[in-house]
Amino acid sequence: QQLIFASGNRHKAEEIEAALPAGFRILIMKDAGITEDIPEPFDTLEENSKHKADFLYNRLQQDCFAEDTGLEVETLNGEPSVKSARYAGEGRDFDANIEKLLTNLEGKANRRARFRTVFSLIRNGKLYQFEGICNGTILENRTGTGGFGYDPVFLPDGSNRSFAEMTMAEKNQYSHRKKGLDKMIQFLQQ
Ligand code: ITT
Ligand code: NA
Repeated sequence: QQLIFASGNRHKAEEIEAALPAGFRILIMKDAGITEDIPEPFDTLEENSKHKADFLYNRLQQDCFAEDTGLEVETLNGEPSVKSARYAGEGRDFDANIEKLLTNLEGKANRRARFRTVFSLIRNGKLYQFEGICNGTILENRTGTGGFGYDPVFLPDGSNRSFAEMTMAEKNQYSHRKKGLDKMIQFLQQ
């Protein structure tokens, strides 16, 4: 089966492609001719995720999916969440985003956090959502050069390496994205 992915983030697409079982393929929206940025105007991952999938479905009328991901930090009341990409401003500057996060956590004993991903699948015109969560802690310093976004400061529970110190296959053994994806694939295989 082929699904079109409503995302402009190539790292997400690579992680998903690396985790797909035989018989499934994804086509990134730009390869289906949609090149603009889809806005994310809402306050929840669920709504933004649905909005991205709806946007693409309205254009193409084909089965498609989107995902919205946020880092939710316990002692920051769940922030940055939907603001993860623009935590330090519209520039989507990941160095600045991480810097702001580390500054806001200075001196705090509780560094618990989780990544949460919400997939929105539109199949035969109907919406289905699937959630994936990865619990962990925010490191004091950046560690590793792989991955993307907040990976250099995120230590998933059960590992002694940050996401940025892992190969994609290793990250997929822990990640929020893989957990949500597995639920969506299971649904599609029914
Ligand atoms: P879309 O086109 O799919 O919306 P995006 O990069 O804008 O791509 P989001 O709106 O979901 O993605 O923003 C989430 C941000 O959170 C993203 O830009 C990264 O900075 C960060 N993020 C998401 N998944 C992550 C992961 O697995 N590891 C580290 N950081 C992640
Ligand atoms: Na986005």
